[in-house]
Amino acid sequence: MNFENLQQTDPLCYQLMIDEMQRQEESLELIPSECIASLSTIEALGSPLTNKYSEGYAGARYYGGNEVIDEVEQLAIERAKQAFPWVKHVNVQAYSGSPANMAIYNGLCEAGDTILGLSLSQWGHLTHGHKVSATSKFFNAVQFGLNTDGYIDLEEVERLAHEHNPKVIVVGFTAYSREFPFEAFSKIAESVGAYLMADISHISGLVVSGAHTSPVPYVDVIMTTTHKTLGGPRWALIMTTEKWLKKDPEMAKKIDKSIFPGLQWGPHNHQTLAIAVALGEALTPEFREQGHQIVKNAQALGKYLEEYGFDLATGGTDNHLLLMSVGKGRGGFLQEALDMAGITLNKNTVPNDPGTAFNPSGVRMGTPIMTMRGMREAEMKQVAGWIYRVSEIITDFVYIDDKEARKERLKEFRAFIAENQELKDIKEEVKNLCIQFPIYK
Ligand code: DSN
Repeated sequence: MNFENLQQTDPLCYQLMIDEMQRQEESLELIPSECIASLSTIEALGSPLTNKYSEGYAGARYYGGNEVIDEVEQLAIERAKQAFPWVKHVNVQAYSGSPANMAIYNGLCEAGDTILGLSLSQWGHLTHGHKVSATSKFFNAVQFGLNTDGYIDLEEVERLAHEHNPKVIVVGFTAYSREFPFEAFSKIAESVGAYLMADISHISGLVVSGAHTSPVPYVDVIMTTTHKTLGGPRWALIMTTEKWLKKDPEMAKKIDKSIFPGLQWGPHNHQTLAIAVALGEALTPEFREQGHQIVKNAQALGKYLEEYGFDLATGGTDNHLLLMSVGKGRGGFLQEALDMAGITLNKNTVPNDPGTAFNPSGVRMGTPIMTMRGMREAEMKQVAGWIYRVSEIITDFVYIDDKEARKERLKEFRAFIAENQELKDIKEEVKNLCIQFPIYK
């Protein structure tokens, strides 16, 4: 990649960018919501299309000079329809996943209407109605959870739907390692006359690949970010299905109006171009193969972790991610120790978590980036081995209930992992593997 202008005009920003690129190249990224955008996508993102204002939609813009931008937007829409067959209408202007979810509620609901979604602590998303999110300030948010086995509690969903009569039910998760139960949600939504919205941000690349059931036949509206398993730029798509249009032919227009002029003005045209590029890539046989491999790698990683005695939520995975219990309140310890060894994942609550939201008892990890780098089942065995070794190094550090004592212990822990030689050795081993699988060849 050539960044010679930036290097000359702003060496400080250039160096920060190089440092981050080096960090990405030399470490293992296991955060399941991240991906590698292709060089072509990055070139589109860095294009002068960022210079143009284009409020409105193709053929109906407020400013002139948008004839090329109209073509770009139409191309992104057409490619989205090819990637998600039978979707009837696509909006490619939402600034990312959170604004897109807000736009859907804003388009479908009046202020104060009820939305029903999975609670954040049980692997939902802030924008599915969490109490600190604007989605619960403007709408009456009701939250469901998981059953004791870590699966979606469909009986609770049904009970809450009948009790609260929601306008929108959200089927979407950020840490659920099993198939999203679209059909079961569809039956519940129909029984109470609610709109069913699928937030498939985590799994959309798997859906396009055929490695996960498509929500299209079951739901009314689909939101996906484009920067997770879909492998594109940071952005979002809102897609409406035939089912929805049968209910209300005006609904697609309501979503468009909710985005513009309801919540946003100018679309970011360089992002729209980058989405078109990424969706073009998603239509290739290689992308399809990659989606299936992401799942195979996650299942292999799960199997090797279980062989080391780790406890996986629901006992495994159907998709790209794994959730693993590591002892009361110890998720953060493992996250930080792995960071020292060049392996990045995130602490996460687990089913029936004995810890707290800030000190959860598990970690979440996934295989999209490792797979996009070309790693396969053999490398998953190595990764499981490193996770095991790191967890063994920190066995003396456990959660302490007393807040002050906990703070002191955390300081000791951080000093310990900063100096530990075995973590440094593992970091070197991780780096040696990573450089065999460069992100940008
Ligand atoms: N931050 C995303 C995730 O990690 O799942 C959700 O927006």
